[in-house]
Amino acid sequence: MNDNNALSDNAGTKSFDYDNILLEQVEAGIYRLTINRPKSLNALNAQTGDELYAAIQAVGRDPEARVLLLTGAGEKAFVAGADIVEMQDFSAIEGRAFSQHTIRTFRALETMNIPVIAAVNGYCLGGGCELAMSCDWILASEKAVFGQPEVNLGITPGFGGSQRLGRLVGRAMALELLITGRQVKANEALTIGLVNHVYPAEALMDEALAMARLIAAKAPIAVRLAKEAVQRGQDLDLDNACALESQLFGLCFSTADQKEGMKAFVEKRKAKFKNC
Ligand code: CO8
Repeated sequence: MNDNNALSDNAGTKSFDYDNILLEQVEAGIYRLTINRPKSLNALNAQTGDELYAAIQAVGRDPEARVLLLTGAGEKAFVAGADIVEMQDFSAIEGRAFSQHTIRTFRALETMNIPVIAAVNGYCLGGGCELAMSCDWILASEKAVFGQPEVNLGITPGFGGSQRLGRLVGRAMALELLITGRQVKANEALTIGLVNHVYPAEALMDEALAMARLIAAKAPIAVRLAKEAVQRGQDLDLDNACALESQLFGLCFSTADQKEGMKAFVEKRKAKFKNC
């Protein structure tokens, strides 16, 4: 694994050299990260977690990055959870360390300064659902299945699921899913607010790329600050959260893109944003 070793093909797609994930720059500003262990339904083992962290850092270092898409290899799974084979003989200390390490990685993903969108193409269970919930929002294929089945294995969620699920779907539904281990299909996930959109399986990646292009065309600093306002504001009281919004809103007026965006509106033309 070498995250500094970017490879380019003739079409200009840039890819990076990892064992268990694929990281590609598919278009200007648009990165796609694929968890790539299809024989294990993309289960997250420690090495995959380390590579995921390295990839997040690699994308984060690119000032031209605008959006990150996250998906799973193959047609069956996004991620079917943490790797049960690797975890089965953990001691308590090893279990805690794996949890803490992965929580740090998922938090790094969640707090990236660009939008991160999960394109969930199949089973999205346990640690997979926790990974998807660490993204800014989730797009699902009709084949997607979500759940936190840890109670079937004698454990609780360990990658933030007991905290993020309730924030997304509300306390009572989160408790039901965590305590019964019941799995929900894509349309129910849409109804309960876990996913934003459901698409036919064959259309999922095209729809995700279309959404990424839409985002990449917006004013990049405004996009970053809007994400920051939601991320940092969600756990503040309303007065402090609105004060944060005012600060970030004011900051926008220091950018050339704000001047360009408003001038373009007045002149009835498309804005040309420069990320400054
Ligand atoms: N870990 C390791 N291997 C897996 C996993 C997994 N989570 N999921 C599937 N696989 C493997 C299977 O063992 C199988 O391997 P092999 O071909 O060598 O036998 C291969 O993937 C294909 O799987 P199946 O044959 O089972 O495929 P099916 O279509 O019959 O079933 C299911 C698909 C329903 C998704 C089924 O594989 C399944 O139930 N998987 C486990 C789902 C699960 O329980 N996930 C939660 C795991 S625990 C977790 O994520 C907690 C996170 C926090 C951890 C805290 C750290 C301390």
